[in-house]
Amino acid sequence: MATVAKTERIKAFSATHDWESADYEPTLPVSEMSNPLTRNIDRAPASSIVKMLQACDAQMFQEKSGAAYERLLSDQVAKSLMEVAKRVQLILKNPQDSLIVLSGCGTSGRLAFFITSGFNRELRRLNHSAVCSYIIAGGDRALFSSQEAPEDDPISGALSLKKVSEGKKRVLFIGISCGLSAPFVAGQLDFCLQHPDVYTPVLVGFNPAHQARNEPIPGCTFTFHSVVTKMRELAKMQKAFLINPVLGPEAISGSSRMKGGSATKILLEVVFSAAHAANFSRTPITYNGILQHLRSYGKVLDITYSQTEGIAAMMEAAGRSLQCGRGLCYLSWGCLGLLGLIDASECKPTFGADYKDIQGFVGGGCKELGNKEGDLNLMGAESGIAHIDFLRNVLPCLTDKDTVLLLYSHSDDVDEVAKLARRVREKTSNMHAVYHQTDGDTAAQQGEINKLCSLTLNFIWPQATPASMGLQHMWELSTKLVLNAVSTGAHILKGKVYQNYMIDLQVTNSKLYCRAARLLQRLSGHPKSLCEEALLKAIYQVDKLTEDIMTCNLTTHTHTARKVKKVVPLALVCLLTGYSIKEAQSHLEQKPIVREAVEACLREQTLFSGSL
Ligand code: F1P
Repeated sequence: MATVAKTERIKAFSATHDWESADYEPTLPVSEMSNPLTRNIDRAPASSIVKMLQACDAQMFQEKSGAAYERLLSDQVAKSLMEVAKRVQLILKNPQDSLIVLSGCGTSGRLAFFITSGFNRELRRLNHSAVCSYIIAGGDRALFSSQEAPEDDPISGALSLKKVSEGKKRVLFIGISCGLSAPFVAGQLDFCLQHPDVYTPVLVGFNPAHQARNEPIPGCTFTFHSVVTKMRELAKMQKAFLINPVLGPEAISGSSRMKGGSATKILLEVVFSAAHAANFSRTPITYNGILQHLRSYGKVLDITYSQTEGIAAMMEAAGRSLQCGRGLCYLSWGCLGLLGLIDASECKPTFGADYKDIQGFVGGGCKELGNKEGDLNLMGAESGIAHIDFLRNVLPCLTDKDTVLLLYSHSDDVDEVAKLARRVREKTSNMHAVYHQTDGDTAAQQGEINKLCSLTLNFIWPQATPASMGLQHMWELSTKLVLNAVSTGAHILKGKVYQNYMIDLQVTNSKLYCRAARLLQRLSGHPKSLCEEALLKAIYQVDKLTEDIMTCNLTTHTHTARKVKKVVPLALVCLLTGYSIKEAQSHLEQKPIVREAVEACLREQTLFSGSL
């Protein structure tokens, strides 16, 4: 029995066929599949990691005739974007009593904030009232720190939407859930469906509708899937909109911060830019305009990944820092800063990272970012996010073992960049920069900053940008790709990824719990019930599950899991070796590189159970 299961596992691991074929991981939605392109990413050198990430990102823009799923550049996607852009334009034209709300959990909520702030800023610049608002599960503190539990709360989703849109007569609600899975967003969409006179719901996500999550949501009569089914009916009459192209599996399975986050940014920028141009410069919203704008983002990928070697060198530097227990620090200015904060905050749930492993700092901190709740006292122990916090809390202890990454563009205050760069250089020579400029524009101090840095990725963007495509948007996507590559690659080099799975993910909400249980099944070959038992033992740190534990609900499990480190590796070692929790813990302590610990166990297991 064990041998059959193992043979199946090996077969699955060595499968090279297309993820789009019907028999490829048939029980999983696309957003949770493992990408055949990155199966060996855990053993690849930095330069190959970057190339694999590039190939995965390129899948977003693949055009396949007769493809099984809708893609980013599909006809239907462009048409839905046009319709949603027209709704946005209507609100711009007649903003009174109207509101656009963007909402999501984790990365999706952070991008809701990012896009809302950018759009409102542009409107204010034109003396137009701000018509956009954002909601993030867990409130503003979730913008810059990992708060995964609120994602499971559909009631708080609905209530927060009700509150933000109080008194409005017309609300365009855009819910983002990459995996079509977050109960928080399902609750909001359901609320919209119950009040169709006011709310028009739009759903952005990256699975085909039939793969929307269908697990019961405690205390609710709906599931994400049932909400999507209702929306599909309403979509026929343009009373609801679904924008759900598939992007191909993530490079690290389930890591929707990567392609999912990039595509969210692309799609919503296309919608808002088209509406903005229609309202302020009378450029009609056309199918071709939308498609051309979408395609221009493909060029951002080309330009960014043309610097593969530089990205790989930064990844190696960051990897070395993490390997010796030191950190990576993003110091940034303007809008790029928010991307640094976002990237840093995601590493905790994705790789089980400590907040000090990767930290982001932006000029004036919250004051500059304009979030709803103002200055945040982030998580007690965690330091603030302004440069002054960096100077106070991080700079004094900085050494050559830490990596610092400056993120800036020629439209930032480059004097300030140079000033801070000089101070950092006194402490570490391990400083790098990502610098965006347009063709022909150079900042006087840039030469000096280059000399202070051991490496600068200098992106020079063509002046003649398509009118629809703001330069700022290009720089942002490009920076996001670089940061995602550096932080993901650094964690791979640290041994936090096995094949293309995050083996040290946090188990802090129902989606992550199910993902962890599935991963244990896949790697151990044991049945689901046994894997869940092992997971619970690791969460509660016991060798025998008590009646009390067994009767606790999932929320209690995920709440308890917050306090335990290396839950999934611990459960896996127990499953594979039969060790007690204490023994497994000491095994993991002896082999702090999680991938190596897991591999050692898998090897032992193979030896014990004979040849395959
Ligand atoms: C939301 C999310 C992710 C995060 C983690 C937990 O996912 O918070 O952003 O990285 O995977 O879930 P989704 O609702 O956008 O699919």
